[in-house]
Amino acid sequence: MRKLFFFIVVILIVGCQPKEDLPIEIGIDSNWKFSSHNSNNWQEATVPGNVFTDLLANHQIPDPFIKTNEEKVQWVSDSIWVYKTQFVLDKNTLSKKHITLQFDGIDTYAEIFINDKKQLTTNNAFRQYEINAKNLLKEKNELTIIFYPTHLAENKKKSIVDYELPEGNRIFTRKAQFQYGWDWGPKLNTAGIWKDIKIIATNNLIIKDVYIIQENLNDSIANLTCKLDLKYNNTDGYTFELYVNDSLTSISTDGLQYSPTYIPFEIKNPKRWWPHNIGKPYLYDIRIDVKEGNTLIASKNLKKGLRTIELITEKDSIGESFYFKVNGVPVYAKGANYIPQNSFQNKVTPAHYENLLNDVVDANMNMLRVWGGGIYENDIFYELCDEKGILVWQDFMFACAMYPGDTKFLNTVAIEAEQQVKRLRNYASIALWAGNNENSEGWHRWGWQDGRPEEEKKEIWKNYLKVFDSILPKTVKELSQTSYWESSPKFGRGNPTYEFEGDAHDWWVWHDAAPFEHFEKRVPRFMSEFGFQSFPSSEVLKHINQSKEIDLKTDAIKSHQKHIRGFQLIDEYMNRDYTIPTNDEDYAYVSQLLQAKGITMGIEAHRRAKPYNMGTLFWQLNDCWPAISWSSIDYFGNWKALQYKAKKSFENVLISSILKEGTINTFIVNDNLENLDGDLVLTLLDFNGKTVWSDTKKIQVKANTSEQFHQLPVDQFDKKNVVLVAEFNGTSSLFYLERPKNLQLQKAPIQQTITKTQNGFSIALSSTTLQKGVFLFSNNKGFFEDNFFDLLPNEKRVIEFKTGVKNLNDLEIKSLNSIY
Ligand code: BMA
Repeated sequence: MRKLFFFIVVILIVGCQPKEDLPIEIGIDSNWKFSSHNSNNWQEATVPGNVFTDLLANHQIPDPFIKTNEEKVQWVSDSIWVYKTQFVLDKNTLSKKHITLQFDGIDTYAEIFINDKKQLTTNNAFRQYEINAKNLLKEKNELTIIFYPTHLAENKKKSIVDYELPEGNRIFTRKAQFQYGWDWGPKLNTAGIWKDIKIIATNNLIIKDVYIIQENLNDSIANLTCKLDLKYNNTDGYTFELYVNDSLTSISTDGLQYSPTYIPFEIKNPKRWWPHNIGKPYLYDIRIDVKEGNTLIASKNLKKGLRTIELITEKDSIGESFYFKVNGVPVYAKGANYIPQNSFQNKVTPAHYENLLNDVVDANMNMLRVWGGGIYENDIFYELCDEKGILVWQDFMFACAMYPGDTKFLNTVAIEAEQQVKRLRNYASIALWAGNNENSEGWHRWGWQDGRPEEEKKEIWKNYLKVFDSILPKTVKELSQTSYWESSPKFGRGNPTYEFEGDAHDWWVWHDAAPFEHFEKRVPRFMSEFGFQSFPSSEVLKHINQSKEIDLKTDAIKSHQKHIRGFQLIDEYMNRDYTIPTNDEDYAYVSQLLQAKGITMGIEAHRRAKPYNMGTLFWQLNDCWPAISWSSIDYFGNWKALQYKAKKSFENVLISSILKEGTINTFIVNDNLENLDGDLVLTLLDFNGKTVWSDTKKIQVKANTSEQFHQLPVDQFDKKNVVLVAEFNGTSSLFYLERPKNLQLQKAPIQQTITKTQNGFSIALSSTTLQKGVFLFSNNKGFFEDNFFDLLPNEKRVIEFKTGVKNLNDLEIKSLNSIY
């Protein structure tokens, strides 16, 4: 009796289960071997990956990221490499009506053989390829891929054009351009299977693409259409079910379904997606189930944030605006330029994405620009930006060059653009597609036209327009709801209009050695690039040298500085503002203070100028290898002084002062969407803590504005010995009246008390005199919640150090006081 009951229950449960006949997906990621062509020396390979990391794992090359090893591995890019694997398919898979072999990323010029027969030739690392493999695959299979050095194809392509295009042969190859060497990155031109390879087998249809079109969005309703691109849809009847947050919202049972299929649906009282600094980045869960009778034959899940984002470029009395409206609200963009996190993409783990994007949010940034010389990032990058409320300015992958315009090139670009726009169009974070990085500026202002006959110039520009004024904008317009911008920047800095129209890359500071004060004098409408280099953490410096000592004069360090005048410029600027330290460790530390000072001067000048200026993205957030570069976070994820200082300068409420003709003008910038009432308290302190002057003023700071609230003539004060402390509603800022090297900083100890906490240590600090640029350091891995800060006289500051270690006995503290 008991047994019978059991059987009935089982039958009921099994009987109620919906049937499934979903496509089978098999990753071809194991068993891979590689060898150089002809050598037959087969070694284990990792897929996805690339030949450098495989050679490294097999101890065939030295680590190109340390010492001067980069030059020793250049031969790798000049060789032919063969990858192969064997795999077995079961009967069930082989019996499916449709079998596709899908290559998500092949880097770059390759021939693909299935069971010894060539099936595909590839030439674009940024696109996906597919092979109909139904009649090609058996029970036992071999997949072989031969990779050819890029220079072979490039030289061939070059011979077709009878003139040289700027800048080098990389322009002929659709792959990450920075791998040919950049002014912050090594020349490590990879080859390999850099993304997944999959077999997809099905008897039924496949959902190739889901696109959620936002027809209309207001506070009471979101009218949406789900557009499905289907493959292999036959003449049977299907049911399409659409779920929002797991509840069935729309159903369509039209019988015969064609591709594309449209499913209209609506969401009442929709919650909006907002950048994290002004709201919640709310995401809906959307699921589409396709059924044939009672059987589930295909299903897709995605997250969707509902928002509008527009780029507003309108003529005004000064020039032309450039800003983003999110859900109808002008949003000030704060952030940085993002480059690939590693020369070898397979080394970038989900944890790297998570940590870096957390650092972005922690530093109060709300926008990243994915720069055009790198890669279209992996989905996880955009998923996390959606989740964390970070806007993404997405460049197409073209940078600092003029590109060819032959039909083959244009065709591959068109496919790449279509695939990438489709892949990224559901992400709420995508705020803009931009055509290229500095191609237009280069053509107009970097001498690229010099000495060329008129016809040639015409042809090069015509080819530019084919890509950036035709293929790309058309693709973005037809396939997405995102704005398009032809080239970043709109005008080069040599054209005075750069200040009044469009976005700007202002490299007067650094490349033209203009003083940091330049940022205060020439403020553009939207600063999409400006930057200054610094040395990385001692962890990175020691790693480059593979030594326990910090030595900045080694060949290794020199080879990790890719800007020709890099060291000289750091020195020149340091000499203007700081006393140049004599030992290397202190020099690296001061270089970080210098970078932070210059860039935050820029950030604050831009923010004070709101709404004339509506965005500030510094160059650059991260590094792709251990480097001396413009980054604010080094290769090992350590925050440089800039990342800490930018965090402060990017706070929604910023008190910012500027000294002009003997008067300090104090502004408050409010990025919040509410007015703020409170007391502005200003105190002038001397370096021993004595109040020299003070004032309190009741003020209201309007929502989403910047306004000057106070003026203080300062000629009667001892400028070398005072700091202005400004406070408003829990926010504070410090302002000095002299360059750091002129300040009368006093030598005095910093008292410290260290207490063990659950997550690490609390470090309480104080000093009887003002301590400038207090830097805490430990060789133990961990994170100081604040660093490189100024300690006011007699102030007690408690800094949390998050770390897994039990003892903190190597804590070192430095300040400018101690090294001057
Ligand atoms: C900008 C970028 C990069 C470059 C950086 C620093 O122009 O677009 O090409 O690395 O400057 O020079």
